[in-house]
Amino acid sequence: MSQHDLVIVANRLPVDSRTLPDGATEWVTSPGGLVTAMESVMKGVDSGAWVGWAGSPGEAPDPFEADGMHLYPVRLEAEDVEKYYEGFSNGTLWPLYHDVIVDPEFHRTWWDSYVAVNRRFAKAAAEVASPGGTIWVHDYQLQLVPEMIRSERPDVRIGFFNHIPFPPLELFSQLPKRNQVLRGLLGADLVGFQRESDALNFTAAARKLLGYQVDQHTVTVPGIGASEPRQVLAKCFPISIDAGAITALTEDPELRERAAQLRRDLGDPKRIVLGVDRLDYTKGIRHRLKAWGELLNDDLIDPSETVLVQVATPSRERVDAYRQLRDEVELTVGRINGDFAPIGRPAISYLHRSFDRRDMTALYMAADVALVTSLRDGMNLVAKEYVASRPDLRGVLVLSEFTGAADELRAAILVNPHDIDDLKSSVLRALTMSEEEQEEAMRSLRRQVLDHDVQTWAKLFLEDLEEIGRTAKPGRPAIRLHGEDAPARAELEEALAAFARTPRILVASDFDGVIAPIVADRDAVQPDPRSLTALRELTELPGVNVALVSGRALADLDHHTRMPSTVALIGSHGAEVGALPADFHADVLDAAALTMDDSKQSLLESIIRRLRLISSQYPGTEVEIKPTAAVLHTRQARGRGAGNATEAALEYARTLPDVYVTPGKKVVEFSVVHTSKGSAVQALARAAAADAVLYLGDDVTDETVFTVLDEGDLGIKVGAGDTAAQWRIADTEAAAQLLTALRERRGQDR
Ligand code: GDG
Repeated sequence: MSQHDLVIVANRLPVDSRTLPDGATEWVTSPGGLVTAMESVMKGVDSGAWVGWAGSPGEAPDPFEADGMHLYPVRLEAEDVEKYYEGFSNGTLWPLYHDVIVDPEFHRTWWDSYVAVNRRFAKAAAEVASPGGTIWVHDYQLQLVPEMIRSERPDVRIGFFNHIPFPPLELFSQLPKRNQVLRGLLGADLVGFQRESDALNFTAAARKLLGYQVDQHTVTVPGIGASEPRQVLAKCFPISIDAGAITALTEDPELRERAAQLRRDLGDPKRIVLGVDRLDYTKGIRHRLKAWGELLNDDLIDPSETVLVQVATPSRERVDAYRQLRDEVELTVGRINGDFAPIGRPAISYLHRSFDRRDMTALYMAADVALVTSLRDGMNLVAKEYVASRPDLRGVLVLSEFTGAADELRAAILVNPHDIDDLKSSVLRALTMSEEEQEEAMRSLRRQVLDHDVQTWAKLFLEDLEEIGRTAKPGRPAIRLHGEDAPARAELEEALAAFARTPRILVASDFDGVIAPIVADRDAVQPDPRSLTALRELTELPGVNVALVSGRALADLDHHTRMPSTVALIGSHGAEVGALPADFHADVLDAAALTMDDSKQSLLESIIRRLRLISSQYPGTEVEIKPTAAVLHTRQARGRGAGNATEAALEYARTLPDVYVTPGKKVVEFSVVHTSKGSAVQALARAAAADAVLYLGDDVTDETVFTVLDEGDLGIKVGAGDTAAQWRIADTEAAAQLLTALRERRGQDR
């Protein structure tokens, strides 16, 4: 798979499929503002990619190229569409983030699907970003993606932009799983919003709900345990439109003619008032129709002179609230037309369908007034598009105060759409505004829109993101193997043969998942006798030292392996070192870091108390106590208990600056001494005076070893998952074969 310097992640890919007469599929880029903006920034990078859903449920098409962009489709099953997209995204988040205009619904299965789909997007993005590259995640459907990417790819820069409002704390607090959502977003380096108030709502939530420190626009995310804190910048970047493209369209004589024709088609009214919206309850279409109906009823508008054209683009039609809205809007339009339309032409020309960009611009060019009455809107691009379509400096924009655009387009007639009287008088004012007044207002609006187009928006966002990347510390070394990739078997055989010929070697291995298959009951673990035999026999060969390095307590490891004293045993991720065999230089091991003192002991006791309290709330979890650490095990927890208990433990971990916290597979370990398997293996290699090290591991804690190995060493990951190891084998069976083969080779070579 290729690697890309800039990866855009959005719910939808910027393409629609078209079936050709021969049944083949053709992809056509959908010309939205975001696509245009991204096209312009992608021109500046060597290689750009876009990760998103292709729009139909089921199997995703293979990656393909369109208009110079590399597109990576993400699979969504019909059930994902129902739960992640229509459910949590549009039934929970959308209404909650838009001031609860309709009641948000919440279902735990929707959340589960949201997490699973976000993980799929994160994985797809992490796989295609080049080392040190940039990933830009878009919108509320993917709020968990930044943190998920960060945990896999700490080397990349991550930006997030929220296209919709971020709600005030009182509303956001209603969201079940609100902390997970916040932490997901805080995985980014830069979180962008439409308005300053959205950015402030977000930082207030981080402060109040997570207790994080906030300084103006910067949130400090404490490291887990003793890992470094990170700074996240939360700022507003008001989105815009491709003003240049719209200007070019307005200069097209054919389009001018189309605008004139539209007026004729409507019966040559004196005034055309235009509304263009997705058919969404946030857009205030009902309020607009109510005001229009009253104006007609009060005889303040003459339907033979003034017509309202309402484009209502179909949207989310499988979500109940949207079906209901459509019924209501169509009933109201029908009533108004029935009551007031002159014979042969409508009072309201209602268009429930999509138009192409040219028709849309012709409509803007023909409209004397544009009505934007959203009850809440992140930005509202229609307002900006209308302004960009009026180089003639004619036309009046009536704009809701509750749009992001209202922060910038101050020369519009600003209106509170909830106040129907205000709405009515604003419409009348717009209809009677003099040409001079129109020109003055439009000139000011146009300056704003033309100077701040979508290309500038994208450039500013990426510049800020890059700036953060420059000042941030470099992350962990890049992952070498992704998912299930593995170099060819023959290459591993060759490397193993070279290793076997090295004069002094250290053969070290993790226990669970490598020597013994993982089992639910940790005490019932059954090591593979072939692996134990190979390790034991290796110690009998000259120039070979062997060590088992485990997260288990030393005594526990000893009990389950019963190795001879020639094998070094390291427990508790390096914090417990067993008696070293005679041929190790024990004096070079740094024992100071392992010493417990009174303050560490009392810290450990308080951790144990807290973890026991957490464990008591989640049946099936348990707390293990080690000499220098306490561990929460969640493998046997029921239902969502494992996730929730881990969540609670990690939340607690953030309050402990001097504790080394290691989340693993269904475990979280809190250690009061600073050790890791990596530093333990390095110390052992020194003590054994080894020329090369072979290490086998399967868990995240083994990554601390893989990242410190040198060129001549062999880091071997057992099983799937991203890893810094250079090699991969499938399972404990393959590990037994590999150790046996090594023993045989070393035996033959000597
Ligand atoms: C979200 C936020 C934020 C509509 N019908 C047709 C059509 N459109 C185009 C418009 C405009 C876009 O769709 C709608 O953008 P809005 O900004 O008005 O609203 P949302 O769809 O809700 O977008 C919003 C935006 O994201 C960007 O960040 O501004 O606040 O809610 O461009 O022209 N385009 C065509 N045919 C149609 O029938 N071609």
